[in-house]
Amino acid sequence: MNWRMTGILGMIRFLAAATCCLGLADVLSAESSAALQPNILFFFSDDQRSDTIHALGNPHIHTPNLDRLAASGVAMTRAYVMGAMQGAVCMPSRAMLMSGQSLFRVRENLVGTVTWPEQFARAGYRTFMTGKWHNGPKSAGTTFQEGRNVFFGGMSDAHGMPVQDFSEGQTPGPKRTSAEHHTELFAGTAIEFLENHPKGQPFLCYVSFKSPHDPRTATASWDEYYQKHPPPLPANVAPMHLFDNGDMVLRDEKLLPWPRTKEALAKEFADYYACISHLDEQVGRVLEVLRRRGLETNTLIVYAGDNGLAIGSHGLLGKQNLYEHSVGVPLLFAGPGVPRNRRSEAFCYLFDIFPTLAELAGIAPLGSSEGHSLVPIFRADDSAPVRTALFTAYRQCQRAVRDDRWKLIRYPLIDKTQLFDLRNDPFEQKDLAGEAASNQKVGEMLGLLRQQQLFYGDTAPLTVENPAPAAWFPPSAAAQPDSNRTKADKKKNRG
Ligand SMILES: [Ca+2]
Repeated sequence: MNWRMTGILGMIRFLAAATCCLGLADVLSAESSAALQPNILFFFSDDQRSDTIHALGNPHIHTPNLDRLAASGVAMTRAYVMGAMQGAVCMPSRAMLMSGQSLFRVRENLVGTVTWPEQFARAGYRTFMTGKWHNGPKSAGTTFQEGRNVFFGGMSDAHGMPVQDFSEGQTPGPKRTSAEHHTELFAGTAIEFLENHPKGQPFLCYVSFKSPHDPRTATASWDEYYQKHPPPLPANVAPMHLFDNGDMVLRDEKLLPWPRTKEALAKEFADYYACISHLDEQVGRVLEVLRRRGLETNTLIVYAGDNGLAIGSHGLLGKQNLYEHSVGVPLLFAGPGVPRNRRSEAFCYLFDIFPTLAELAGIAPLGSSEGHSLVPIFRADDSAPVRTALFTAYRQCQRAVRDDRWKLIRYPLIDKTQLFDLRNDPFEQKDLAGEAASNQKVGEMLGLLRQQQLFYGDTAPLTVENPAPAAWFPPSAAAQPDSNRTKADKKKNRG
């Protein structure tokens, strides 16, 4: 072999080695970046009002695990669901969350929609869910790679919930009935996932509870706790709503007769708080396993709710209205890239959550997603608000807009407008719309509402021909619900 041949062979060996090294380096780099990508543990509650976390200003509820989570991250205290064009608000809420799309553009069953969990899977994440999926069985298997103990529906009793499993692209397997309380079942399923997930691949684990949605059954110990420590009723509870908001007798509103009594509402609140404390306890179990497995430092944790609830506030029971108690939701973030112990009043929607997680995890934006990342807020502490106004909508009968201080609610079908000064009247008890001094503000806020409608593609008119009378009277006593109503009646709406 002459020097020339040796040189050529040497060059070939060098190039081969270099290529090999480059390949290895690439693999190493991909592995190390994958290892650095944060895991995501996402808790989602059902019908939880935003005022039900102890650390965020409610001394009457016991939520030590959510309190710790709030202290370890950012609490978004003005987080909202955009609304719904049907009574089952849960459904569009979840579709908006998963797609990042707003109310008037999202498809509720998510069929044909590219979702955020799919985007995380493309970036190398293992995506897993347990709990409530309210957007039809087809889209579950396209959104997540794996689902275990998944409930396809809106509501169920505490014990005996029908659940199914699915794997990617597959229709869900056979239904089985779980004897375990669903809140404990879902927490246990998340724990099993965390215990068995091999380290090295980042995960997105979505735990979607059915609690505190009715029917409300917590545990005997939590029931007893709130019997001993009955929570006071919010300042804005009332026997009846003052006018016809356009959807007064749907299933959620019929859970109690009219007029609502303080005794009945006190029982509702005690049961509601018991469910939330039980849920908090189960979230604590999952977080403990995360800690024990050493995953806490590299896991982004989100806790959010899908919509609020009235439970007697403004004389209403459900979430089919645009008062703060029904459109506001709890929203907590913690983990790498999230500052500790901070509260933010920046306006945000549920569909901002995944864009935020994506930025924190270095995931490419999803083209069809309209949500905004809240990371600039985490960094700048509200000095760079993502939004200056917040728009909400319910069917064709209610539209609302708020800014930092003022909130206007418009009821086109009865030609009625409400104006609240939220700074001085956070419970929305004093409607200023009829006062001459408010005319200018009403005009400004209506202008803002129209702008927001245009921006989000909402074509609902704010005035109609021949509006209906605003006055409302409850159904006759004989037509009203009573405590003897059947389970089937209670489940007629799948809220
Ligand atoms: Ca809900």
